[in-house]
Amino acid sequence: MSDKDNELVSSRRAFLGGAVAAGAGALTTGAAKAQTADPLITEIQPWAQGFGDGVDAVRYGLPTEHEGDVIRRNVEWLTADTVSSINFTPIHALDGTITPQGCAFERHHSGAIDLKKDDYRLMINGLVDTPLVFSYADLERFPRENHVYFCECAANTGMEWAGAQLNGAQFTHGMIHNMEYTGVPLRTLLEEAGLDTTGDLSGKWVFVEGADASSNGRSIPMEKALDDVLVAFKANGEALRKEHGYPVRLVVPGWEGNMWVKWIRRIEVMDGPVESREETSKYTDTLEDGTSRKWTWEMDAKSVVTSPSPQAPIKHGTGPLVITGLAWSGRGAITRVDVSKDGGKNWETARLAKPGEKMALTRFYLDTDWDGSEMMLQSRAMDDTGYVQPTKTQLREVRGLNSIYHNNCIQTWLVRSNGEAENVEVS
Ligand SMILES: Nc1nc2c(c(=O)[nH]1)N[C@H]1C(S)=C(S)[C@@H](COP(=O)(O)O)O[C@H]1N2
Ligand SMILES: [Mo]
Repeated sequence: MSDKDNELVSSRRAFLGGAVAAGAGALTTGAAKAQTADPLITEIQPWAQGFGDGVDAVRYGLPTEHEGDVIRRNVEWLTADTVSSINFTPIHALDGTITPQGCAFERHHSGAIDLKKDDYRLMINGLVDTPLVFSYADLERFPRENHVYFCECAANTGMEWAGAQLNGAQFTHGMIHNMEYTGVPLRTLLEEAGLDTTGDLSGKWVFVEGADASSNGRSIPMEKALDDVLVAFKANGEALRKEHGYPVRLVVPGWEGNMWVKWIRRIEVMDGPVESREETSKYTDTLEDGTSRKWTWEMDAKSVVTSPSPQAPIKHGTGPLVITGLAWSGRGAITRVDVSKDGGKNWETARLAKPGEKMALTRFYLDTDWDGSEMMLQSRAMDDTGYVQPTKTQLREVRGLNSIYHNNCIQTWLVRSNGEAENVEVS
């Protein structure tokens, strides 16, 4: 390269650097052309001048260190200690719909326990002909199924009732994960224990509990137990991680995360619900007049823009912008997601990455052109029951301000001209 060329290269680089700092991107004005003077294109880089890492026996591969900020985070003031606590899925940093287990939020009432497959037992007792105890190996001999489902903690978005609170989609909406589960239908195991599933089962329930100290006992009506509940031992193709219930957890599609009992040890068929702690003083919705709703099992349709968002600001300036987020419904499949840039006055229909699947996350995209003006970004989900995600005002009209759980209101991000975003509330 001549001196003159060098000069050109450096001034071009300075220009590009300056442009990025000023927030005015060059994407629409022929970025590809500009890159011909980029040393990353014109010079042979170190990684092309030698070998990469060889293959070896690896216990489990880890993500590249360049993605070091993808972290499940907790909010310290939220809980008194870490054994009865929660951390959040970094949804702002993920795309697609499947949550890698290592990124999936954890919610424990008495910490994640270490339970070996050899020490694992699952008891089915109560109103069955033959009470049974299954080992892990026994479970593997029943016909199994694969299904993708989301698991959302009833407390997801719970901190936002009174006003905009936490600055990041991870913290406002990250008590959710979506995995492909492999397991045996609970129906199969109940039938194995002699439950007559053709007989009259009205008024019958199962009470499910885990092997951890909290046991997290929950009552599930028989209709649901026989419908689509899975006794699962794999997620996303691999064994469940310890924090998600290794070796076996319950999967209760579309219903609040608390019912997805981890390290499941006992399933009792009963004449009625137990009305345990987890379904009375916790996970119930307190209304305006101080009374509480008895059961809220299904997670209503909900969505959130994951990017841009407070932890995923726009860094490229004006021009093409991909707005993306997640939508889901515990009652069925997502059929449509609308996005508003002006706090809900006007709506554009987003593109679904693929048709919505029942009780699983749906990824949406709005491929747009940003002129650099401030946006009040919102998303609004609709499901195949015709349900439309409510505004915060609509939800408060019905539920008041005393609620914690089951907040599925429309979320607003204020995106400033410099690309930074903030959690706000529109009245
Ligand atoms: N045994 C047991 N199961 C449990 C819990 C628990 O503390 N112990 N927490 C419940 C709650 S409140 C939620 S939201 C989900 C969270 O599942 P995850 O930790 O895999 O995200 O597990 C549920 N199952
Ligand atoms: Mo939960």
